[in-house]
Order: sequence, then structure tokens, then C-alpha cells
Amino acid sequence: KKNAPIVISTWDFGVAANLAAWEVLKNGGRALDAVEQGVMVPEADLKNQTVGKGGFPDRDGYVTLDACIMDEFGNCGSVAAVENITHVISVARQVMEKTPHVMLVGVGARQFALENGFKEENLLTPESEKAWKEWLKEGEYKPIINIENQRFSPNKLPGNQYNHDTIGMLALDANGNLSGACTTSGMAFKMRGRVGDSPIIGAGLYVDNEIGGATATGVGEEVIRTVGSFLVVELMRQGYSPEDACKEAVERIIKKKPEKAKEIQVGFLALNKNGEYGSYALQQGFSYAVCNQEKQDTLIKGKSIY
Ligand code: SD4
Repeated sequence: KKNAPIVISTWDFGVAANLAAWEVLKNGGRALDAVEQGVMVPEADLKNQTVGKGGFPDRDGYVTLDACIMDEFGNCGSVAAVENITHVISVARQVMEKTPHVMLVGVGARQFALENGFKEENLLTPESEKAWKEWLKEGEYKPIINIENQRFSPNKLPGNQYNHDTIGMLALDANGNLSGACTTSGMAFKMRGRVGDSPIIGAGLYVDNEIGGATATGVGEEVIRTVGSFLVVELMRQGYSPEDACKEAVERIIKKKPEKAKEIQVGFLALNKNGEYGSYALQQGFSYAVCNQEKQDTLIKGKSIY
């Protein structure tokens, strides 16, 4: 495989996450281990307020995390609405490996995590609590992801109007196998109990080892509605390049909700079996990180419709 190993991930913080994944890949390690190790970096980063510990809480003040993982055999694991556990990606992996199920949610997912040695932690940092209290003052519940994140995210890129910061990561290892991971604290100040696309297999993430993988970021509702990541992989199966597949998936969102699409952000990122990659987003400001033998810290500005 000339373009393997390679790892790509969403947003500017994908650079640091890729480096951790690269430690696994460069030694001939498995893509599944690489993506888990990779996304654990933003999960543990307290300054990152959209993934893992330090994430923004829901509108009632609870930090709830969503994550999923998928391997080269089509195995997958997922957790949603988990509180007090930092590395939900690892919990998702254990759901995949130790249970006959794909998805565990809420208190049951946390109980499973605790039984498997994960430690309970307070995930709400003073900074995120402060941002939530500021948000509460306005009292108006607007379930539009970009409005909140735009105002509070420290990860804002220059000129980035719409900042959505789920990490989705896709890797192709030296053996030519693909895996993917996706983890998030979800929409900032979301309704209690709200789950987005990120832990939904086929929506926030999909991997088919014959074809490629895809992951999504942005307003999860629109991604779920269009089964976005599965769509991107199926389009690649029909011969679309990763970029063209992502573009078509974004256009599907516009076709379904033309007015809404102008106001929200959704971005897709894809990697195929040959190690070719691409992305497309509704709005400007999407970025993704690429890491391979040649260069480990590439950050690419994503193309967009608007
Ligand atoms: C969600 N797609 O929960 C995720 C959110 C995201 O900033 O990308 N977040 O809908």
C-alpha cells in the first residue's frame, strides 16, 4: 500500500490527535488502536470544550458524551449520553469487544464503564460552567449548534464563522485495514437527553474495509436525517472520489432543507481504501488534519458550498 499508513481527522485539534494515532501506525500497529489512541487526546484536553472532559454541558448543566468506533471487520461499538467518564471512545470499544451489543446509553453505559475499570470524574470545568452560566442569562433555547459554539469555542479558526468540534478520525494501517472513531460532547447547551449523529453508526461514522470510511461533524440532526457517513461510503463504492462523495452528501442536506442549510454547518471527511482522502462542508471554516509518512502535521482547509 503506497499511501498507507495514513490517519486523518476533523478540525485543527486533529493535528495533535493524529500524532498520537501515528505512534501506533508508524510501528505497523492496527488502525483500530490508532484511532482510539488518537481521539483520546482531545477527550482528555481540558481546553477543548467540545470533546470529552471539559466539554460544554447540556442546558441543565450536565456534561454528556457520545462516541462510537468501528473496525475493519465491520464490528462497531457506541455509547451515548454518558456522564462522568472521560474516555468514552474506550467505553465504546469495550461495548464492541465485550458485549453482544452495539450501543449502550446513559446510566447503563456508565455502569458498564465502571464495571470495566473506568473511573468516575467530574467533567465540568470552571471554564465550561462559566460559559454555560453566561448562556443561561440569555435564557433563550436555540438548538442551533453554530450560534453557541461560535461564541464560546476557544478553537475558533481565523475567519471561521461556524465552529463545530466533534473529532472524527479515520485511519488506514500498514496492513491496508481501515478503522474509525468519533467522539464529542455534542451540541453545546443541548436539551437534556439530546443525542446527535456522532455515536450513531452510519451517521457520524461509517467504515467498510472494502471501500473506505467517513465521518461527520456539525449539526447532527441533519447528518442523522441523511445517514451521512454511510452515504459517503456508498458513494465511494459507486466510484466517487472521497471529496466528490462528501460533496454529494452535503448537497443532499441542502436538497432536503435548502433554507436551513444556509444557516448551519455540516462537514464530512472521507478516506478510501487506497489512502486517498477528501472533505466537503456546507460553510467555510471546516479544517482537517492529515498525517502520513511524508508529513505528520498537515492541516487542510476544507472546501465548502457557501
Ligand atoms: C452533534 N455532530 O452532536 C455533533 C456536534 C458537533 O460541535 O459536531 N459539535 O450533533
